[in-house]
Amino acid sequence: MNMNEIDLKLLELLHNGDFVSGEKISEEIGVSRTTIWKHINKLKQQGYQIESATNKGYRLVKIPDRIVPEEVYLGLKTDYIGREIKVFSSLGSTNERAKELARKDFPTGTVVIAEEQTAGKGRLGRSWFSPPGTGLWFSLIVRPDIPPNKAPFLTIIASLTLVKALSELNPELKPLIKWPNDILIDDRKVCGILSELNADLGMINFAVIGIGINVNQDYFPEELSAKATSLKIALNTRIDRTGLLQGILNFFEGYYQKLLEGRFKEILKEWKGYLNILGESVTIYSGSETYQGRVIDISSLGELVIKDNSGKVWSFWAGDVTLRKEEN
Ligand code: BT5
Repeated sequence: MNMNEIDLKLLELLHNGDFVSGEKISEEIGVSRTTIWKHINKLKQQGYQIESATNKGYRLVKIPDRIVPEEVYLGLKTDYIGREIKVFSSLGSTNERAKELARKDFPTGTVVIAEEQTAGKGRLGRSWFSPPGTGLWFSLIVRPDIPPNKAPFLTIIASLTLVKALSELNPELKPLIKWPNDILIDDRKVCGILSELNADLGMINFAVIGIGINVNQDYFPEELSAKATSLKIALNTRIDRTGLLQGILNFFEGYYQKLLEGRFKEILKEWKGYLNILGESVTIYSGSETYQGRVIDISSLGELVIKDNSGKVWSFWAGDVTLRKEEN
């Protein structure tokens, strides 16, 4: 969808939902009231609900339930994250498209969003259920100047970002992080993260951080219904995806900045506060091996450290294991 400057200024003026007179709009934007009227009609055709009343002017009642980059830009407080947003109605996987764009030199902060993914990816070849219009399925391109062994921190800051943005959306959500890459609400998965790295000779060329959030689904396919949830299910109300995306991008820039400044300890400390696994007895499936023990720590690189029954200590990299909390 193409929006010109007049549309954007109009949306900015109407954004808080109050009536604004045609006269005021025409003064602020510097065009005639007939031009304003034409642009109001254009916005209506694009799905904006705008009420007009004699003597009062125009009032924005509802924005379309689809992600429109210009709408997202209006609420961004960032310098570079989310300053270039590409929205597609359908993609195989936003991570795949983001990697293509990264190879074409799209900068840090570029966001690729799909209303639907037909081949959404999880880790280790698993698939990610991404039905149209209900979730936020997107990938962020970053080019961090950090050593490749610190790359797990990209997933760490993404999960911290999600916890913060969800808590800001509604403090009742109380999201927790399931190591290494899930966000849970009420013990069910509401977000997944898939970070992919392009690195050589000890330096990161670029990374793509894929984030999937179940937002407005009412139900899930049978195989997921016991372990997945959406924000709408948790809060019993529809969520504005644009506002949520803005919150995420705003928080992400803060954490990304900390990462670039090498504040790894500080990030880990905050992350540990949201982990649902410290001190728990767990079984870890890593390739064909199974390990049992108690989680005693997270290493300085973000690895899960467990002590087994014989007292031996094992560390696991993010991405290598599937982890199950034991029943008791
Ligand atoms: C993940 O993998 O959790 C990473 C998911 C990342 C998805 C985003 S969407 C935007 C970007 N583009 C992509 O192609 N991917 C990223 P993993 O930890 O391997 O979990 C995958 C497992 O989660 C599946 O095997 C299912 O059991 C479950 N699952 C699939 N879809 C789900 C959904 N919508 N909600 C909750 N759980 C789901």
